[in-house]
Amino acid sequence: MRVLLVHPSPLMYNEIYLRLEPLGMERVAAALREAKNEVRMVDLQVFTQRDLFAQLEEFNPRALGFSLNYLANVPEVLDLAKEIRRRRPDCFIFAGGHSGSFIAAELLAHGEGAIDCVARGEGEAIAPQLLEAIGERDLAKLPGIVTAGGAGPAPLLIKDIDRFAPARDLAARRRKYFIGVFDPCASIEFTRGCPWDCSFCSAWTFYGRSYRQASPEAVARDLASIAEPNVFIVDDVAFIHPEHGMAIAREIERRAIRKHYYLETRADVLCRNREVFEYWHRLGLDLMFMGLEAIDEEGLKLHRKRSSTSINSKAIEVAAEIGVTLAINLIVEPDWDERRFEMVREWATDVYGIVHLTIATPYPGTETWLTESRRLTSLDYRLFDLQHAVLPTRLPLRKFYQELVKTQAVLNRRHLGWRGLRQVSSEAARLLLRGQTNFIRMLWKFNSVYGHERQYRDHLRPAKYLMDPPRLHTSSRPSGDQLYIHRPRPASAGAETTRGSAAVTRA
Ligand code: B12
Ligand code: SF4
Repeated sequence: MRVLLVHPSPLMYNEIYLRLEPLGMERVAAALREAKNEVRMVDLQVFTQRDLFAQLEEFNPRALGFSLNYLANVPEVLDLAKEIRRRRPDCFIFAGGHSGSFIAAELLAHGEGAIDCVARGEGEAIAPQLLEAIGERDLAKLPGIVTAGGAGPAPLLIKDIDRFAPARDLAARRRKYFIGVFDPCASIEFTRGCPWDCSFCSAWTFYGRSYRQASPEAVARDLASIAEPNVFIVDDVAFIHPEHGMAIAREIERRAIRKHYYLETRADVLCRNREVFEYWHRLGLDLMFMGLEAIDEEGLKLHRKRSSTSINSKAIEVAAEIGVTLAINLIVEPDWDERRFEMVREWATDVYGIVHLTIATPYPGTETWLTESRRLTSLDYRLFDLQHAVLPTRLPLRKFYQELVKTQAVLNRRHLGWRGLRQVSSEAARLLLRGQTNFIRMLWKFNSVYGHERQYRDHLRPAKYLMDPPRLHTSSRPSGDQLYIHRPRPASAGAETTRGSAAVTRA
């Protein structure tokens, strides 16, 4: 069957800092190909809607699947689905992905018949089964499938995450994927899932708190097939198990693969497994992102980060000692006033690394969605990108954005704009010589993309689609049943999980 997979456009955040290959969609594409489907992909991060409609004409797919990882992309996907339904009434249209999984029924309702079904959870197993079943009366008997007629059983985790190597060849214009000076940059997955349970995050609720590891051989094989010199490791928390990180490193060394790496991890994991990060630094680990989220104990407790300010400070020291460039995320609370923003600016001025700010946002799949959404000031999907305030702010909203943008600009001044360009001039020149212009363009974009007026005005746009707030609010901790997409399996039922799914030591 001819299948077209579509990834929506970049969000505001991506316009400035990065734009990465749609790895999840590439994995689903690989599974569909293995089941003898003819697959093409259009990534609207690097192609236009006109390109998509041209593919629709030329390829004439029997089925079209949207990858919907981000809530802010929902209106775009709904409008596209309706337009595609108008142009190709016989094409079977489905959606999957992280955010799509949490709001399946809502998507179908907004789609008004344009979306035939939503596939919740991991797509590798279900997508081929779904396509095979097109035309059958009751698709909702399949695990994870939701149609207007009802929902099937809970989705199943794939047994082995090595199984479907990403169909990278289907991602055209690969040179457009970059993150900062990692230009161009590919993505790779070493592990899937997260065993922690932070209250603001949906990474753990999606996978039912499971955690699976790819085999070092499969990772090295995948890496060896990547042409790009830079690689973004998409794991939620890299190197939780030191022996896994070491085994991959040894396999990479054995094959003499040389790349630059970017990864994301936790402060406690970095402190505990320092030797793995040191080893990886020697292999090319240059950039590391760490979600500290708060600079005080109260904030860490609020987010259930299960870390402490002393561990966070230690981790910053460790990163500096190892010599890896560090990016730190902090969550901005809506009740911050000028004094609080000033405190963060002061804290960040002396800290080792680049500080990045996201705004506390309850969204479907997180605990805060069930505990905080009563207070939402907007139900416009487009504002749920962690760069907009959707809870009441203590400062008037315009002033809040002024403070936010001022703070981010102060924190970025070492890295962006003319001053930044001088500092990175040799890197920029090297990239220009190679014809890679993503990073250079990014240096100029900060002021045009990230502005308090723009953020404020985004709230005034009429919203065509509104989110469904949860019917069940709770002031206490919600149960797993209210949150999970994939249901956790007892350890004895290991058939559906793979290596490393056993309990992971927590801080
Ligand atoms: C890597 C990553 C990124 C990369 C983007 C990679 C990309 N091009 O998609 C970067 C760093 C750019 C990024 C940025 C952001 N991210 Co992000 N990101 C992740 C992360 C850690 C892993 C995603 C991944 O690649 N996983 C590996 C692949 C294999 O899995 P997958 O993509 O989920 O795909 C599987 C399924 O979803 C499904 N599937 C996917 N597509 C399709 C399509 C069909 C048809 C089907 C059937 C199935 C299907 O099958 C796939 C295989 O099993 C997730 C957390 C997580 N664990 O999911 C957060 C996550 C998705 N990000 C999140 C957020 C908040 C952001 C930001 C908004 C943060 C910010 N403002 O600072 C930005 C904005 C991104 C944007 N689009 O502009 C949230 C989602 C929030 C939401 N509900 O909208 C997540 C869940 C993290 C969290 N802490 O809660 N992110
Ligand atoms: S450790 Fe990171 S990925 Fe895991 S639940 Fe917390 S924020 Fe989410």
